[in-house]
Amino acid sequence: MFTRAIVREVSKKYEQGLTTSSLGAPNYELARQQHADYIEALKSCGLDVTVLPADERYPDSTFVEDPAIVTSRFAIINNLGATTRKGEEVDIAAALRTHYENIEYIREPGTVEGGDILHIEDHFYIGVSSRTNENGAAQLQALFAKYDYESTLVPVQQFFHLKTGVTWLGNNRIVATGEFVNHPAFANFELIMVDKKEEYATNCLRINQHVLIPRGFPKTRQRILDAGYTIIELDMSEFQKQDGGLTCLSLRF
Ligand code: CIR
Repeated sequence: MFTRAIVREVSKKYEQGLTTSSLGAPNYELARQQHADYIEALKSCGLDVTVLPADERYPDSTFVEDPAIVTSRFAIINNLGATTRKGEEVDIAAALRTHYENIEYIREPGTVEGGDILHIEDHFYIGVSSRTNENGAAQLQALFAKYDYESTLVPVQQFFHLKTGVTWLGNNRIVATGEFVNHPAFANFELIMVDKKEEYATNCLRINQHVLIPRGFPKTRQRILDAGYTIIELDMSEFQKQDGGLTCLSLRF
């Protein structure tokens, strides 16, 4: 059960952020509106939402999931893999200090981004990707072990972050696409498969009794409804253009 979330408003320089997509430049005003709707959705799931002001030094800083990993007992401040994003973690650490006694840090040469960390019950799946390197993953494994959590390394080849290709719905279910469909690391979970054409909808977000999904992906929507979940659909076009999904926009704890 989550009770809190931290989000960060969209920077005016948002369109200067990193992206691999060819969907065109994002519209700042529309991104702000979509972000406001996202905050309302978190509140409607019962969360107390802390909204940090935009950080104009960092175009990608609205994607607050990447600079930290939060659990019920401790938080980890990451060393981001993207050079242009290094430093975003400073304000996030300050915000988390009011909530956590136990705060750990990923140090150079290790890099970790929260989009690569999939938390399922007492287990963490750590994507080793272009953003989370092997040294960072090893530091994380040691930290998780210190707090009695298990962890598994999962190489990420096809996707940007691990959670671009696989997310957790609760009730022993995952949502997966591409290289994570029938992946041995997730063999014990029931699978909701996402078709290649709807790949972006894989990054959905279970919060308490609801599942947030991006609008415009009817097959995936129906599969999640058929599995018995209550959904909230959100317009995410301006975040998709910058490779961001629903999980990326908040830290939940
Ligand atoms: C980046 O490339 O870092 C941002 N444009 C998108 C980050 C998305 N974050 C996430 O998937 N957790």
